[in-house]
Amino acid sequence: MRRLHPDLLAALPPTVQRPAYDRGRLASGIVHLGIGAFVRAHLAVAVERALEQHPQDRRWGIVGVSMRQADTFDALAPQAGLYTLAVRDAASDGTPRQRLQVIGCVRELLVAPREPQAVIDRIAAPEAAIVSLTITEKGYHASGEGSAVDLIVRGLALRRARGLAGLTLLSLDNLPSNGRRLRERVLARVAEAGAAVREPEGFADWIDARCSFPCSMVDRIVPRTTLSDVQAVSTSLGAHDAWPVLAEPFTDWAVEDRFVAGRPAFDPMLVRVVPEAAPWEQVKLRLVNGAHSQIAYLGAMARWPTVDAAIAQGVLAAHIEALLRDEVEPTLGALAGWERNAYRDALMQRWRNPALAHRCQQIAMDGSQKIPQRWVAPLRERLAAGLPVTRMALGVAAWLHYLRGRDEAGEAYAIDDPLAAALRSLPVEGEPELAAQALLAFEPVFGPQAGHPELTARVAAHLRALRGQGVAATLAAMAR
Ligand code: CS2
Repeated sequence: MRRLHPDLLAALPPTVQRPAYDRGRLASGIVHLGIGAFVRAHLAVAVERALEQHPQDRRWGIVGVSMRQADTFDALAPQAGLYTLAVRDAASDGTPRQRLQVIGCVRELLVAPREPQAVIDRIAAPEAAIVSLTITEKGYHASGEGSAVDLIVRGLALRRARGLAGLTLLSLDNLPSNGRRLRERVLARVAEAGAAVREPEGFADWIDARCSFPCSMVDRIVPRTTLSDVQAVSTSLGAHDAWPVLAEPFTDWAVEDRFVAGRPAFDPMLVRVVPEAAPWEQVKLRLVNGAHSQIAYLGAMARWPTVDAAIAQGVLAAHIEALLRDEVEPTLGALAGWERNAYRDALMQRWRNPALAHRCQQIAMDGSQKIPQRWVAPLRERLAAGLPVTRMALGVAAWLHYLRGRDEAGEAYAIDDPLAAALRSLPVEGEPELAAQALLAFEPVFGPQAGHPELTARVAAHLRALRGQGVAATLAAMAR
């Protein structure tokens, strides 16, 4: 089978959507740090649509930068940046179906550790207008040489030295106030690396005056591509695509319109430009991601391997729906355009998608980085208001149970988390009260306040049930 390549585009099956604009004439207006599956199924798709709708505006090609490995480069460079998006769901009778689209807007690939100067040069190029990021939650802790934040600072310093305009720095990670967080990291790096920058004088002010850091909420479920997905997509395409990406049909992006150097003319069907993204981030992080993490830990322990397999368990679906409705939604204020019942129903439907095979273990990774914004703030708010947290506490107990490193059938798995060593040194298999206390006192996740006694008792009771009866029976008992 021939490799996916621009020369082959015309020969693809007619059902495959493909770039309808002149790829060869795109400039590199966007430099994206962290060119993983997520951004290829989200930002790139929105940019692709804009290029199709406004083919005369050729500014918005993407330079895709891998922050660690060369795997994306190795897959996509021989394809001249082309790759396939497979949008998957099922027909009403349950038959899985997919729609294929070859995306063309990624026009160059770089591997940061291999050629950091090339990344800096792309950021400092006159045509660059947006530097976007998907570096995951843990990426915002790293600021050393070669980190995303460091490359940005060096790129901006070069822009300034060349007398170029500032640009938009756009975080697409699942963090509250992601733009503000990025700005803080960038300015902290400037302070730290001051001496390394040629003209440190006034640099921070230059950044603040010339650059912008819009916040945004991004939402699309993108499971990791497996080898069998590669084969299935390649077969349907009639060409070998070394790394297609998969996604659900749903896609949402609420972004603040603070692009100092222009932006693609996004289709309002795909992108909502909002004055303030924070309320949307909160809705999304607490509902979509918060419940997702619960499904992941409960599912991984019960050996329900994927989200759809887990949510097909009536007891879990009932718990998750009640968690959203009774405990999480009341922590969220009214928001124009957000209708809670419809949002919840749609969410339950998204999780039932049988064609995604989104693995619980994938979502379970990096818990220490995800849980603070997903669970801790709403937990604290409810506790402070004296409201029950029974269902939220089950999530904490499930994570604690998960940290023992083996599921209900005794099968072992690794804890994939930057704080794994510290977490594993907690007495996770000790007396439930002690285990709960120790976890809730784990500052990097739960903050400096010691665990609330009510929460500790709840978590301990759930943990005892999870250990004694297992996930399914614990959920069944909660339904009574
Ligand atoms: C998931 C998210 O892996 C995870 O932690 O909760 O990646 C989730 O699928 C997306 O945020 C959905 O928009």
